[in-house]
Amino acid sequence: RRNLLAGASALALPALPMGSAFAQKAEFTLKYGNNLPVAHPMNMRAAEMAAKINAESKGRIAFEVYPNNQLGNDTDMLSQTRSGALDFFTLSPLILGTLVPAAQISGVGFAFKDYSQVWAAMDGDLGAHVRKQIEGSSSLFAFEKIWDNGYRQITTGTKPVNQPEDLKGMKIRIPPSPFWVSMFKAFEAAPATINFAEVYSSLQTKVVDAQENPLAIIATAKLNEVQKYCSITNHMWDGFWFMGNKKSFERLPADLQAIVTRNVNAAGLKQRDDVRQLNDNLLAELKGKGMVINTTNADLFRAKLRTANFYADWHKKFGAEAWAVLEKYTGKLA
Ligand code: X2X
Repeated sequence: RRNLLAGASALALPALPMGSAFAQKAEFTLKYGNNLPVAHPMNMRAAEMAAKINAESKGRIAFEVYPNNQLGNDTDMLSQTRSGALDFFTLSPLILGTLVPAAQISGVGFAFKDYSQVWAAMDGDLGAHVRKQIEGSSSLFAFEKIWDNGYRQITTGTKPVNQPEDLKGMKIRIPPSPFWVSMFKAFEAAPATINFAEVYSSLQTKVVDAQENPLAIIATAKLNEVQKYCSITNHMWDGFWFMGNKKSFERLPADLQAIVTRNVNAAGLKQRDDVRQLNDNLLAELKGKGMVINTTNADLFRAKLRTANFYADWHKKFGAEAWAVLEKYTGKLA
């Protein structure tokens, strides 16, 4: 009986995810999970990157991509990456704020006027400051080039957001992050923290009436099917730190670490271009799909945050030193 069972299991085909032709021979199987649809540039670039890493390692690495919350939602994947069950994970700096509060500084509302300020800060001293905090205070580390999410816009099923007063009492979904809660409370909205994995269904069943995300996500996650209005607020820039578990990365020999690092950073730069183009070109497409789109005056929203002491409070929380690094790139805030 024992022999029969042994024979049977030896014949059984291993269950492998797609694209992992190397998994059987590979010395190192590396799992990367994320929360975005397969059609988003993050996953197109991740798939290309995984193939390159596997080829350049000559099959020693099997880099596997698990998109679309297949391994669980962001909160689940964050704990999996902390424990090493997951090797790599892309996460918004603001959600990372549940673990590393200092990481949230890149999300300050209406801080970066344009992408040249964003990349100067994130590839410069602000990003370096945050990566140091991540590495110093958790089992995680972040690769140098942050990936892009984009400037966030507000969608609703009820009415357009033309001015800050329109947010009063609005049941709006925000990602799980202290910073997001604080910002939408400052707008006097009624924010609910929900992981992205549950956003489509929460809007569909009207657990919430609104959400906020860049156009590339609204389009690839088809949120236009469950939302009518899209208000261009550009209320914050958001990215995705490409993070790894330190111990699991350190078990790779230096040459393989170099292959992974080079390819993650290179793919991130390409992903930035893709996301920016998508975000710039999606307005017409979303209009064509029936969304009603309006623009807004950022000064009014910024003034509301100022009146609510939002900038002063977070200045105090992040500390004068970190705030000065942010303002080095954005100019004086509030
Ligand atoms: O959860 C979101 O809204 C998303 C997809 O933008 C983030 O990952 C922060």
